[in-house]
Amino acid sequence: MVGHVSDRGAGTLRLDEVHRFPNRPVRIAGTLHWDILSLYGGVLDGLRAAGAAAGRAPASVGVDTWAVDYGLLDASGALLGNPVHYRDARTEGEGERAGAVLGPAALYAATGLQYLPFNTLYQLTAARGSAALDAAHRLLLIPDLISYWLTGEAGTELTNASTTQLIDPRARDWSPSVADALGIDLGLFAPLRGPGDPAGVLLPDVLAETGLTGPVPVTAVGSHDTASAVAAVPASGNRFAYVATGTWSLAGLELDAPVLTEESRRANFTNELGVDGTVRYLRNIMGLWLLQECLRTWEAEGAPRSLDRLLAEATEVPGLRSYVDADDPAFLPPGDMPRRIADAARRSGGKAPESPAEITRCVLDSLALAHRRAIEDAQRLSGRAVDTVHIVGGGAHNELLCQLTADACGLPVVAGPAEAAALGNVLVQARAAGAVRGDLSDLRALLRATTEPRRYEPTRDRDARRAWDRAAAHGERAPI
Ligand code: LRH
Repeated sequence: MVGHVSDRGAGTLRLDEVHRFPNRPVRIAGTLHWDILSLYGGVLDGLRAAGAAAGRAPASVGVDTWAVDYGLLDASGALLGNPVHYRDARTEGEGERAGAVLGPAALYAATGLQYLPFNTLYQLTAARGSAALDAAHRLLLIPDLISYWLTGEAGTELTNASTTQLIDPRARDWSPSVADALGIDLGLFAPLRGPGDPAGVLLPDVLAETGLTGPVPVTAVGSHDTASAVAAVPASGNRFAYVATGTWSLAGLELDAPVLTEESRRANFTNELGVDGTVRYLRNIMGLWLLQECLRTWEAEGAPRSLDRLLAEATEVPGLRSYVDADDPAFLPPGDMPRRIADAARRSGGKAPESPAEITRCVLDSLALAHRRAIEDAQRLSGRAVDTVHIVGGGAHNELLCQLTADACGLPVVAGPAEAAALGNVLVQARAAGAVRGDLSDLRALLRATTEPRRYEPTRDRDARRAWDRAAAHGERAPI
């Protein structure tokens, strides 16, 4: 994405997509990996396309990706194997083992992180004793690894570091007590840096590969995609909730300080660190992954479906006939999602969805319900009330999901921008480069002036509202 950003005059904020490449995980000998060299090749192709489109090198480059995963480097800086995918099963049982050492309550009080089986902490305890970890001199989270290859400089960006479960969210620094208790060497991590900090310049071989003319600075951004996406929520004031939708739905509130209560832990809320000293208080919901995996299964079965057609058909399916718990970690691994959804719907007492349109409707109803539950819980646990729900990310294009979320929550939904992560990324770079000034609320004002979100009003139909209330009460999850 090439961003054009300025706060002069009426303000400019534009993204041009110059290159897109697939991200296809690969299973080797039973372990699911990221194809990191192919992804890095895509980054180089993108930089080349960016230079060609703009006719000059960009003023700055910033990298954000998904959270928690990492690559290991040896003493010479060489990569020790392909990074393992967080959806791999290697962390099974690690949460319980860590909990037995430290106690789940102490772990939460120290790190504020929700239990997700794939937190970096559990990946590291699972990898203990492996040849790669034994040989490792450095651990770089995925965006930091890409930045390292681009610049030769190693750092650990704070927003993404906060998803490792090794950061104290009050101090916004490492938690040596957690690392020591679980035998994790914090010396593996490069020094912390924050969004807006300089992260080096493109190396001569990168310039040669991409045809760019240096120097081209690289700037640390909210390198966790969700940190960048939430920075680009076009809200004014603080009475808003957000749902960052894509493969995941990340639903919650932006706060000034973490909530570390035992009640919050039992509701499985996380305190991830955001841009400009903020805290993302949210819950991970399986998100559109549920539908993406269904589409993959139908295609593999030789009956591919068009998403647009499915969504149109799902709009005609009666709502809330069946739903599943869209927070359930059982949906985490890939594979045969239509059957798993139908089984889960049957188990929760509903009519099992059968046709692809019914399954699609079941997924979207279930996501809307999970969005409502997360937003209600976040308000209760933090004491902050909201009057609007912002949906950003790819799901902002999904009209049915946006309307169902408004109906489920009984609140207006403001949908867009879909490319929030890229916008948050370029805004932080632009501010570091002096092209825009101000705090997060100024960046959001520029977003409001330059993007056109779509508004969805909640249904006024009493029966429909009651149906959502009943479904929300029925689907209540036991605390963890
Ligand atoms: C979304 C995301 C999310 C994490 C998950 C691993 O892309 O970064 O915030 O929990 O991926």
